[in-house]
Amino acid sequence: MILTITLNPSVDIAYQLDTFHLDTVNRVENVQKTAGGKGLNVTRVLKQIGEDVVATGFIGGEIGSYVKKQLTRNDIKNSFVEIGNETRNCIAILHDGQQTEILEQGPTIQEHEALNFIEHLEIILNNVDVVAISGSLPKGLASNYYVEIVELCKKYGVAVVLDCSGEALKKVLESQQKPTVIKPNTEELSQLIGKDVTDDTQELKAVLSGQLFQGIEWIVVSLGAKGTFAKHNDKFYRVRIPKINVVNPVGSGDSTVAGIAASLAHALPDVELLKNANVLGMLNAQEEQTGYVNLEHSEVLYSQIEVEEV
Ligand code: TA6
Repeated sequence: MILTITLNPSVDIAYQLDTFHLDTVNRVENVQKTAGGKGLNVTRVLKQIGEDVVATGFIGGEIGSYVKKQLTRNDIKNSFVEIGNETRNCIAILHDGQQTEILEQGPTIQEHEALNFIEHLEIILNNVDVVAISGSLPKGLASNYYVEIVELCKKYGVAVVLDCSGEALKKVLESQQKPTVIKPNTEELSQLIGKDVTDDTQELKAVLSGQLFQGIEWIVVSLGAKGTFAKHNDKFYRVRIPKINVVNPVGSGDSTVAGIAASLAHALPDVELLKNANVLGMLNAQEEQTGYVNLEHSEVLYSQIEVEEV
């Protein structure tokens, strides 16, 4: 069973606009409202590919109730910790093939709510094979809160896929207990090591072999349309993907996390893990809804993905 953790969920509102003009009225017809936040996008895709998945995290207020209602409507098992403040909205304005995201910071978590979640997690971690932790930490949580969660998962022998950025990721990388997988993009890698990182193979091999990443089994670096670069223990891979028509890229990183988590849960070989991760990211980008894949096209795309050990 796979458990997804979304500490800062949201109702994601996507506006598809032919044109977008500042400082004036933009009326929109094509609106998508989805129970979002990275971890819930991961959850929805895992459910779509037939995985046994449960969603947890913090939820509060009317917006939180909408999130739970939408998950239940999609037959997605969830077990959140209720908080006093309101869950957030995140806006994606999609226009001219571009995506402008406006992400609210989200609710402030009270100290007792933070403690409640750790106790809740200790209970629900039984018979979990893989935990996928995604997204930003809400206000009120210490920047090492993910360290606590990773330590708890490792205590139960659970594999951890961690998709976050900034200080929260840095604290985990500097801690004793390492996640099984991290999925930074080149921008997040650059932020971590304090210098620009390109998609050059030799440069990426050197960066991912650095001290900061020691002890992490998988590092999957998103290269956007250029595919993925990955390190699995002492092996390196470059994954090339076919060109696709991108409708809404929001949630593609989360769909990639779903592919990784599902492949880990089934102990699939490296090449299959990397192909599953990339095909789900591409399928999501071809759909208007965030965190949604149409599996009808998966076999064709899967066959066009090239994985090369470098
Ligand atoms: O990855 C896309 C997305 O899930 C958006 O739908 C929006 O919810 C955003 O990420 C939230 O990101 P954050 O890092 O604040 O958790």
